[in-house]
Amino acid sequence: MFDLVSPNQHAPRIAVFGVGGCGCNTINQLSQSALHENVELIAVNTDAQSLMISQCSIRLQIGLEVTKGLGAGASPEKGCQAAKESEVILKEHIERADIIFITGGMGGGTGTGAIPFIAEVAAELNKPLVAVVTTPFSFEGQNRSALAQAGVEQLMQHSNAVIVLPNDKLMEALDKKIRLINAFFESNRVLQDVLQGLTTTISQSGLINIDLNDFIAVISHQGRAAMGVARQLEGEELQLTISNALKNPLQENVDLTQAKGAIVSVIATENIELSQYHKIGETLHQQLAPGAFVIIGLTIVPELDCELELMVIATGIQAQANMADNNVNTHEVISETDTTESMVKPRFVSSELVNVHDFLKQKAISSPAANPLPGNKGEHATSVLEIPTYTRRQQVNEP
Ligand SMILES: Nc1nc2c(ncn2[C@@H]2O[C@H](COP(=O)(O)OP(=O)(O)OP(=O)(O)O)[C@@H](O)[C@H]2O)c(=O)[nH]1
Ligand SMILES: [Mg+2]
Repeated sequence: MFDLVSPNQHAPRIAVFGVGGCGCNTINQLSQSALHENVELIAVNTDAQSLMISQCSIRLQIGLEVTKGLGAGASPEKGCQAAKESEVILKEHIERADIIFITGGMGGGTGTGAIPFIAEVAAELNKPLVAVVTTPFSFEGQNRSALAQAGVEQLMQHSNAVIVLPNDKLMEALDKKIRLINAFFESNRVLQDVLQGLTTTISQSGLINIDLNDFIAVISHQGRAAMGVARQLEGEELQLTISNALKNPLQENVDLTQAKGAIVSVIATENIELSQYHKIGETLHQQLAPGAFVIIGLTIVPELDCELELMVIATGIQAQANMADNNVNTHEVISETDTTESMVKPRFVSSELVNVHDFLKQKAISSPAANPLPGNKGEHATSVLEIPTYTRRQQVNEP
């Protein structure tokens, strides 16, 4: 069972572990952005040199004895031994967190071996965990690809939700001439966007908060997950915004109609209407598996420079049969009888979306000149790579 923490007592502590070279790159990048104070970034590596250049305040060198500080040499077994050697210190950091994100590259030694082990420890400690991992470029060879595949399979056994970002997708989705370092930057930004979206709605007081309980309820649908961010400009279609948020081009192909749950963070101006809010829930219900559990948090940002922003995490997805382009095989999703699911109580079900009605009605009374819904004036041009408001707003609010 998970340890539940009331959001009234304190904002949940979110630990983000970046493991191995790729993981440390990602959290280095995260450390440059304005994250909520309850987000703790933890760089974990066997490679002492890589840790030395990390800008994270918490740096854990693991497996000093087994690797001598020289990396795991593309041996996942060594990576796993290194994590086992340093289990005590890893545990300390896991225990302190309410929610754990873990990220790294599959295909090398440290990330591939240590990430599944850390996930296993987190599961033993009943901590909800979302993993975001990359799989190697095809040109890195079949051996790395096979190691990555085995690593993802192992990770799936211990994580609530696994998001796979195949590096080959970087080639498809981005300009072919983009420099490798910038392509990695975009890949790492997927986690950055979602973390900022999540911490905004979980840690700050939104109009409708997503609390830890909600979060656990959605990620308890074990399996693969999809996540993304999209913005909607005035007059653009809501449906398309939702699709754009769900179809992140840097992510592996997943069949969203299998998603058993979704957590949505909406940022809007005060003018958001009940019909818009309701449509978000309705559209997601149409796009996801029948009976999918959808929770929607809403944060009002009066100065928002677009109609609304959506951050979506869809969970409980089985990988598609044809995954050749993803470097990873299909994986059986753990059945819905999974015990963690029955232990968490959902806060919202779709029929309860009407809760918002009262608020909006009151708003309408106090502000009769509320804007009508704009018509659909043309094609949507959202890019998931745009800098979301979470970032800009937090930067503005930084002391
Ligand atoms: N998207 C992305 N992928 C990366 C990045 N760095 C490395 N990778 C990928 O991650 C895989 C694993 O590489 P590393 O993370 O360097 O390996 P490691 O976990 O440190 O393992 P060892 O060095 O063998 O101990 C590589 O095969 C690359 O495909 C990054 O910054 N972004
Ligand atoms: Mg390394």
